[in-house]
Amino acid sequence: MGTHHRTQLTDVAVCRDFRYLDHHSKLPYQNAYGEGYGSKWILFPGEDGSSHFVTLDQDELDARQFMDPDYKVQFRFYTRAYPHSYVLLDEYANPINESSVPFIAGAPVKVVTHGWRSSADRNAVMNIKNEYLKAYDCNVVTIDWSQTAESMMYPTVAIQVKAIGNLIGKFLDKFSNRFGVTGDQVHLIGHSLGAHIMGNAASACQMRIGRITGLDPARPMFELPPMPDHFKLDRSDAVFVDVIHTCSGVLGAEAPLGHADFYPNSGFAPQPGCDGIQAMFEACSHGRSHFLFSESISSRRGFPALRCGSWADYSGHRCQLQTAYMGEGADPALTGTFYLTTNAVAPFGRALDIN
Ligand SMILES: [Ca+2]
Repeated sequence: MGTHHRTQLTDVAVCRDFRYLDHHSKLPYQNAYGEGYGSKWILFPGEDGSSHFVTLDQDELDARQFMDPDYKVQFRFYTRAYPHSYVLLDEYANPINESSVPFIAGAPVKVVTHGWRSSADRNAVMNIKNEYLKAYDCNVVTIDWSQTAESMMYPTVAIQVKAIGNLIGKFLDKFSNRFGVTGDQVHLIGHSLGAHIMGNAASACQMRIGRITGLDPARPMFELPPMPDHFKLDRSDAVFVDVIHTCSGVLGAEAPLGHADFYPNSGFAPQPGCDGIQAMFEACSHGRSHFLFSESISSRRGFPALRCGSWADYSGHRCQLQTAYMGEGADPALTGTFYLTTNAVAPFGRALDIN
């Protein structure tokens, strides 16, 4: 250990505010990669199906972190009148490729973004956008930060979620001023690293954001090693923060981060229907969160869950009989941890919406 040259994290506040989890996750399945997997290193998937080695060794992380001052973010505005073409907005919410923005006054504003090695053109964002536009009149903004996300260096991407979140927060304030949007109309949705970006975007806003949904928020460099709340998604970031955990303790956070945290099928990998070698079923499980959420948009009561302290209690029928719905239909008054089962293939929800 002494041979490592330690350098400082760029964000000094992050260093100073380090805290440690009081429990370490135990992988619930046979770990094919040996003891250090999940604690010292990890295989993290890109959405293109590729796997990438990511070190969790603190000495190496410190040495590899630097900020990219040249991050670029693209804001794409959609309504159901033009579901397949978008108005590109600049950071001041001015239209770039059109003369005006067909904003629907008073309608909800759904803002969606992606994770590492992904973009706004991929499933995690496109499916959710398409489902919203199918379901009802709303304003959808998808955010593409792929220019940063495409870097193979996970730690250098992860460390930039604060800067990218700040930029998005400033955009949201301009957007709200321009179109008369109030915070309670705004719902931010992000997968993996995108969940932490949305937490940071909301906390950087002047307005108080109504809701953030975190879809399997990234664990490496947020939960392990642990980062302070001001760097990641947490319940202080919005009026209501709900989280769907599908690859707990490996690619996604295990501990609750929001007001309401949902753990489908225990929250651990493998999720039902995810198989193959470990890297494959972990990638599949991590991605399952955004498929569950996109399905819930048209099936708001498709994912009934029970409030419970643990998966063991849920499995042993020792839960409070408080039903909650996971996903789009989640009640903003919910607090606690919730468990449910899903199907292995779509439709994943086990209670089909009759509305
Ligand atoms: Ca936060």
